[in-house]
Amino acid sequence: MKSRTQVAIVGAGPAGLTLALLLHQAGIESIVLESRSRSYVENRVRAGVLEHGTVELLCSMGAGERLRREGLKHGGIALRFDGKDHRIDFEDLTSGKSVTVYGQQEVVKDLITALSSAGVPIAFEAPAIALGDLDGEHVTVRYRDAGGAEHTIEAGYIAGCDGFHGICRDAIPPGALTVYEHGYPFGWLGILAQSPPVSEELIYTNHERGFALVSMRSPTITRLYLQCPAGEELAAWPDDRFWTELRLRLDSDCGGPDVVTGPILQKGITPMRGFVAEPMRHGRLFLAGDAAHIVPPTGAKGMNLAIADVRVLARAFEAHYFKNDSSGLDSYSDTCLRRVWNTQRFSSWMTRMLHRFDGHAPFERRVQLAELRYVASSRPASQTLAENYVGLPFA
Ligand code: RFL
Ligand code: PHB
Repeated sequence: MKSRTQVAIVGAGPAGLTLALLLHQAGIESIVLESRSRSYVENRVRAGVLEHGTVELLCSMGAGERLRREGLKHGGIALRFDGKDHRIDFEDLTSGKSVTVYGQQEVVKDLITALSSAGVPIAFEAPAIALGDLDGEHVTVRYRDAGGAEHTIEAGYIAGCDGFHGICRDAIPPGALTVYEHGYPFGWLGILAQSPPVSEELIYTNHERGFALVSMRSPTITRLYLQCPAGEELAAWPDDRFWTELRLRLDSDCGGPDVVTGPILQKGITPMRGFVAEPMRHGRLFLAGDAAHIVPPTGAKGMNLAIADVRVLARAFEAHYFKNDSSGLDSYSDTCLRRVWNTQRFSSWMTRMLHRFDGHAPFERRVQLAELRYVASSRPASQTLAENYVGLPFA
């Protein structure tokens, strides 16, 4: 069966869903294809920190009611090193801005609810399997439905929002894409546990034994991460080992409450990498979010960057369809890449400042500690961290 739409969106993550809602509100029709089931995408535990501008955007789209009610507003974070906490006060350093801790899967649920009540079609368990005629007038997306039947959508444009492992980026001829990549010799072991958060604010810890991050999802659910070697197996981390190592790295002598253990609800390992594919457009295909770039999670930026891309893309489609002005589509890649590279810079800086590098000579370790002390004690340096963390203004 063949159907037609203005924009075919591949992927129902934060990028694809936000784009679908922005397009709907602008009066542009779209269809979203998602390879996984609704309950899978609504329960996938991932990011948790929303930039100031991301919160404003979701609220302005009418998808922020629960976020305003249940999201935890954070006016700062702590950097823990030298045996104590050093607070970075965002509100003071950025004229009142903050971030909001709210699970990515909650954002996804809110967007799906908003799209469903607006009648925007989302096909779950419907993987896109091939893209066609990217340089032609009407591009096509072939997909398989939950029953195994194949269908083709003819579209004015395709938005490739299908994440790092999707098919859209690979549909671009290799010679047309340049990939920039940086791997780190470690990953993050993350858990979600039913226990009260260790602290009211996030703590980013640089410890001799490795990085640790204390975050949360609610007053009764904590989200915790430990740096682990690249390629580590989950089996190497039984629950007891996780809690013991966390306590050692948090160095409870620093003061503040001790870690309260509880049932671990989810455990996973995330590799750390920086990745950018340029340009983010090929013909009538536009890549957005993780399909085009990955940042290491230390700056809490991946989801925010995905949403920033589609904000630019939605405006460009609106100008194209209603003002016959395609300049936004033509400059989409350049506009997004400026933010992408700044975010790579910030995420890589945070990663280098906070992790243990096995190859570090004592000299480099001392420079790392000097950097942390400088960031914590100099107002301009803390301000640099704060303004990037809460998110720079949109393009
Ligand atoms: P997603 O969320 O990966 O969504 C892509 C969707 O596409 C679907 N898909 C397909 N659908 C149809 N046909 C196909 N052929 C398809 N192939 C794939 C997938 O099933 C999926 O539903 O990409 P998107 O929308 O670009 O969003 C990006 C974010 O998910 C990602 O950047 C963040 O999760 C990164 N991240 C963080 N970002 C933040 O902003 N703040 C954070 O605090 C933060 N912490 C994190 C993170 C990511 C983590 N992990 C697990 C990678 C912490 C962790 C541990
Ligand atoms: C999270 O709460 O999942 C989280 C917080 C901060 C980060 C990354 C992830 O930098």
